[in-house]
Amino acid sequence: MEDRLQGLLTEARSLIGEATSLDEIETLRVNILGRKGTLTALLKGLADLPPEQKPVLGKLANQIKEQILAVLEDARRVLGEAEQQRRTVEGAVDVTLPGRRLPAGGTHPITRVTDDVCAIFKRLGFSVAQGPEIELDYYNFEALNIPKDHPARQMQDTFYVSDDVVLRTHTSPVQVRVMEKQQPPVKVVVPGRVYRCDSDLTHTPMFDQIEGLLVDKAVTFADLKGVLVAFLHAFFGSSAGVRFRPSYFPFTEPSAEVDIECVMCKGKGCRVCGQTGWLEILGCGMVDPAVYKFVNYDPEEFTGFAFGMGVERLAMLRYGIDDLRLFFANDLRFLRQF
Ligand code: 2NM
Repeated sequence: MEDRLQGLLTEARSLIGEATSLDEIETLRVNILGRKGTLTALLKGLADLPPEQKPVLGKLANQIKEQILAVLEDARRVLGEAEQQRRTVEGAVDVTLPGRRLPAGGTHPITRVTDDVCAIFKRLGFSVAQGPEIELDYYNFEALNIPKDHPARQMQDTFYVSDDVVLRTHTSPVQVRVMEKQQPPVKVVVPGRVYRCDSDLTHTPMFDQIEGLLVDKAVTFADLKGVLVAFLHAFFGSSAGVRFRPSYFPFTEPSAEVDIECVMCKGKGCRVCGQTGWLEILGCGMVDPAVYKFVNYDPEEFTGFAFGMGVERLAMLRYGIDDLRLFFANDLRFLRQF
């Protein structure tokens, strides 16, 4: 019995010494010390021994069990550390590798043109103002001298939110708000989104506008022409021809529309300019004294001019884009070109 116990210890030591994983250690523990294990079987045999041998061999069996447990524990610790080490190495992050590059965004062509136009007017001494896209009827129409029966008021042009609230149809209401807050001199440009109930190949229900306003003492139509020609030459190049045609707006008198020589054909006549050689690019005029009454400006003391233009049209001419819908499709093949 003693030899068998010693033999078991020797065998256990060698088996545990050869184990290469925690799983194998556990299997060995079960095979030796488990309910059907080799040592457990020997311990059961103690019951059949003569009584005088039982205490000696029982003690020895317990010592051997303790020794096997200690060897198992040692092996478990050593293999555990090794496995931990292996996992650390396998899962290690190489902090010297280059990072993953995020896809770079870009500036939408409409935003670029808006920024460029504002930058030109800033150089001319204008500041930039913004205002709400959901606007009171009062600021969008009433204070701009657009009477209740004016065609621009009709439901087909204006998105009504309620009886007296609209989606602004131009950025002029912002100019009214600026004048309401501050006496002249005023020199602002106002970029922003505007809304008209209109949708076909050349019109979208939302588009982008830039308007401007300059009010001071002794401002004349010559000032208007000087500023707008300077702007158009800065934007389209100083060789572009510019012409003023008389026009009508309820909020300016006199009013004009401004054309530039066609950028596609240089004035010779083509499909883009409808064979005229000219492109309509903005509307403008001297602010009507009726508007000054609404904002408490003295029309005897101050005069001024205002203008407005569509950003999509500017962008189409600058980049040679022939389809307005490209600006709103968010097609990366289009947008990545800017
Ligand atoms: C245009 C054309 C002409 C304009 C007028 C005003 C204001 F507020 F001063 F009365 N703001 N914008 C104006 C004048 C806008 O856009 C084609």
